[in-house]
Amino acid sequence: MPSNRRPPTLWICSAKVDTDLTTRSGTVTLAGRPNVGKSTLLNRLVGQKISITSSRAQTTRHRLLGIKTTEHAQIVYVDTPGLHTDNKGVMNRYMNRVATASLQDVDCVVLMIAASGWSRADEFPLKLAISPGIPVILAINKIDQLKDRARLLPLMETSSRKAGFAEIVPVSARTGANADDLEKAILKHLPEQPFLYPADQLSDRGERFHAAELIREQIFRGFRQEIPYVSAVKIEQFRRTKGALNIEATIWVEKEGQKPILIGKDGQNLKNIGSRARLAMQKQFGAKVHLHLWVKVRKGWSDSDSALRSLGYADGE
Ligand SMILES: Nc1nc2c(ncn2[C@@H]2O[C@H](COP(=O)(O)OP(=O)(O)OP(=O)(O)O)[C@@H](O)[C@H]2O)c(=O)[nH]1
Ligand SMILES: [Mg+2]
Repeated sequence: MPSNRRPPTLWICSAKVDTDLTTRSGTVTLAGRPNVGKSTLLNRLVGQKISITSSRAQTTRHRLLGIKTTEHAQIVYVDTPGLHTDNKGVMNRYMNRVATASLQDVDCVVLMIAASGWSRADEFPLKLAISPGIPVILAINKIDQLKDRARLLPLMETSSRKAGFAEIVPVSARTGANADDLEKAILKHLPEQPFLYPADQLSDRGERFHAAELIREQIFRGFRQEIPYVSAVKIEQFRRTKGALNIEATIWVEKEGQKPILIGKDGQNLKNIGSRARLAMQKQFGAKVHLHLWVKVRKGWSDSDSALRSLGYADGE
C-alpha cells in the first residue's frame, strides 16, 4: 500500500540555516565630541557619502545609519550628533538625547578623539560611552595632521589609562589610513548572525532626508557665523519626472534679519547653495536634479519643541 508520509527532509533545511549563521553582523555607534570626524569616518568606512560633513561643529543633528555589507559581514554604523555640554537650547538637548540613546543596545561603540590629544570636550562623551557590557574601541582620528608621529605612542598610553578600551586604533578618516585596521577591530566584536538589513541597503534614510541634508551641508560650508545654527531645511516636494528629480525646499531661519544674509546680494549666496547642493544630489541620486529653494522665517524654531518636531527633529529620528 503506498504511503503518503513525506520523506524526512527537515534535516537538510536545517543544515542550510547553519551555513547562513557563518555571517557576522551588528550595530556600531560612532560617538564623540562635535567636529571630531564621526561623519567623515562613517562615509570612509561605508565607502560612500551617506552623512554630511563640514568644518563647523554640530553639523550632524540626526541619528543616521551607514551600512557596510561584504560577503560574510554586515556592519551597521550609526552616525550621531556630537555630544556636548553646552545644553542651552532645545535643539542642543535634542542632539545630545539622540546621541546618548544611540549608545544603548549596540554591539560596539567607537569613541573618537583627535590626534591632537584629549580635550575637556572629550570627557563628556567618554563618560557616556563607557558602559558595562558594551566594548568601546577608541579611534584616534586625524593622524594625518600629526607633524610628529612619535607623539602617537604616548597618546595611546595615556588613553589606555583613561578607560578599559577594547582596542585603541589610530586612524585618518580623511585619508583612509588604518581604516581597514579599525574595521577588523570592529568585526571581532560582532556576533555571528544573519544580516540585519538587505545586502544592497546603504542607509536607513530615504532620498528626501538626504536631499535636505545636502542643502544643509552647503549652508554649513558656506557661512561662518550663526547662519548654519539658525537654519533648518524642509523638503516641500520631491517628484520624479522623465528621469529627472524636481525638488522644492524651504530653508527656515529664525529672524527676518537672517534672511538677507542667507540670500546674499542679488541672491548670490542662495544660488551658490542651490547649485552646489544640486550637484551633490545628482552625484548621490544618479539623476538630473532641478532644485528650487525658498527662504522663510519661523521665529525661534530651534528653541521650540513643536517647531523642531515639524521640521523632522523628533525623538527616535
Ligand atoms: N585632517 C583631517 N581632517 C578630518 C579628518 N576627519 C575629519 N576631518 C575634518 O574634520 C571636520 C569635521 O568632520 P565631521 O566628519 O563633520 O565631524 P563630526 O564629528 O561628524 O562633527 P559633528 O557632526 O559636528 O558632530 C571636517 O572638516 C572634516 O573634513 C581626518 O582624519 N583628518
Ligand atoms: Mg557629523
